Amino acid sequence: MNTHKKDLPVRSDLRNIAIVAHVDHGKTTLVDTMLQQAHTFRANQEVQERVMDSMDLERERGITIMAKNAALRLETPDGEMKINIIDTPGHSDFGGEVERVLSMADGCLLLVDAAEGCLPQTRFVLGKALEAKLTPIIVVNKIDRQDARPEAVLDEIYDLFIDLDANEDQLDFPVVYAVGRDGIAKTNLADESDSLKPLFDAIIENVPAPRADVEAPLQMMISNLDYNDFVGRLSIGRIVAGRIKANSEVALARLDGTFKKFRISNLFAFEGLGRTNIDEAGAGDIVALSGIEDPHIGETIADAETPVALPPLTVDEPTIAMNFAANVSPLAGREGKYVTGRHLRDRLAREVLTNVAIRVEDAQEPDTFKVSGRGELQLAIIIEQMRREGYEMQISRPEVVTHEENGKLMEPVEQVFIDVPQDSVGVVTEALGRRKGNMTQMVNHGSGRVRIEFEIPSRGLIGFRSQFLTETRGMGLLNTLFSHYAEWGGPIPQRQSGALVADRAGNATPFAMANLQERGTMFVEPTTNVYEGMIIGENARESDLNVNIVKEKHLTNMRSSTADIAVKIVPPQPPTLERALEWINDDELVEATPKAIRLRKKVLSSNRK
Ligand SMILES: Nc1nc2c(ncn2[C@@H]2O[C@H](COP(=O)(O)OP(=O)(O)OP(=O)(O)O)[C@@H](O)[C@H]2O)c(=O)[nH]1
Ligand SMILES: [Mg+2]
Repeated sequence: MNTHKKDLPVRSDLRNIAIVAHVDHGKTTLVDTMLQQAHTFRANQEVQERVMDSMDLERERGITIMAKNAALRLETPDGEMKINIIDTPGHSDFGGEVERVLSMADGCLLLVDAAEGCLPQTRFVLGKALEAKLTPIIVVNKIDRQDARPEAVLDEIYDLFIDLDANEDQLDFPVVYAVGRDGIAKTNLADESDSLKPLFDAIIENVPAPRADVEAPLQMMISNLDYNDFVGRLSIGRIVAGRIKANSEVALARLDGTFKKFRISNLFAFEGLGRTNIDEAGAGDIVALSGIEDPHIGETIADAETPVALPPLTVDEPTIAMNFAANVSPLAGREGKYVTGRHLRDRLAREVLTNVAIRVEDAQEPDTFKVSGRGELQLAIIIEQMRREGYEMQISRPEVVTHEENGKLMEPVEQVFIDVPQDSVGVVTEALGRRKGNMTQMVNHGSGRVRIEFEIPSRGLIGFRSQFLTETRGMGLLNTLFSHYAEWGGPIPQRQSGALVADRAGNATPFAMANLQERGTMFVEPTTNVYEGMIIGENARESDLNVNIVKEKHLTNMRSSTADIAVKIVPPQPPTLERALEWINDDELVEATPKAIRLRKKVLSSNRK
């Protein structure tokens, strides 16, 4: 199809771009100011920051999780032009989101933070964009930062293009310097500017207008899904060929090769942050439509009479898996609405529809499902969403996804990029060495900070993040990128500490806690309801220890009330979901409910062995 592209008619009034970058380099903020300057918001409309990050979890965490569409209109000398924009997540766990939405675009804005420079996910997304033959525009962003070094960062970008085998054309990329947050862009660092006009101009000039055959039979790949209370499930994608009309009949090419006819009910175009009803759209347009029952990402919406499926979408394979099981702890069912294996199965089946980067299989145990994804954060976000919807579940320790090749067991290996203060180099190198990390590069900028690269089995990284933060006193930066599969690297040492385990049910008392706290770190607050086998803290020693955390003080002396014991309790440190997941061992579980994150032994009885 690409070979004939040059002869096709051009949609000169349209541009489709994706915004890609490493996490936090300013994509969503730039989309905000682009939309503002294109007058997409109504006057006086109160505008939140990062409006595109519309999910609760996105706003709370300040990161983008799902790719989303928006559109703006610009006045040009040749008339009005529409620009469809796809904002993508930068965190590597959500790389699957980026891969699949790139097919909707012809060009991309590659944002690079003017101080941080090229980071692992810059490399990943640029690689995917070049593979997808998108025309890149480089945006060196956040040039207002005190530590900005835009020229040096531009050099890094050239090196990265060369490293990724970019061709001559691709190397000839336009560069824009920006303060996305303030809505300022310029072509030369020395220019004066108070708007994003230079960026808009660069998009119009450089990103190719879609070339597509509007007269051919309809073909549209479903690249994203959404839901609307009024019209139900929405299929989102770019029309590759032909036209699509509201109320018309189409054929859906399922992934298994079968076809099924549907009638499209509503057809929408993107406009600003929302969608508007339209009657018809043609090849090159990005649209959302309702009427397809049970749509899946990667399926083709095709001509009803002569349906032809588009080549299937491929995304990188998952590298990490956890078992999700129905919660059967003694406290099960008290806090959640959905507790059974059946509930979990249905919910996970729905997740797979919108989340192409995850897989769900039945595990060997009953009511247990093996969920595989790109990283711990991706899976933790799913658990967090499910908790908020009222689900309870218990989750096993994350493990890497392995496979066999020529009779050998293969495991995923990651590249780790760290940036640490000079005095942490020793501890960090030693810690990664113990986890089978190999140093591949070390650069000392002479600034007091050192950049080091390692190759390490993904397994070795489980639980490393929090240790890293502690050992660099929060001053270290850590980034990872899936590299390749390699032969199983042998055992990697596990957690050095044991668990403090409640030996009976009851409520934690301040008196008992005051006596136990010298043994390690407490995970629960006084009065917390505990059960036998529940982990209530981390033992400073290597072995597990059964403890009585519900013991009451026999009040022999009235003056010694529980109140003055409570004062002596060190504040407990209940682990967050992510910390809990990476902390547990194979014989332990995380119990997640809408109200609580608990840790427990798999076998609850105190005389486990
Ligand atoms: N100094 C400075 N900070 C900026 C600029 N643009 C964005 N930021 C800040 O950078 C942080 C990240 O911004 P986001 O827009 O959420 O970044 P993102 O690339 O969308 O992040 P992900 O979607 O999670 O990958 C926020 O704290 C912004 O306020 C800028 O031009 N200058
Ligand atoms: Mg974002």
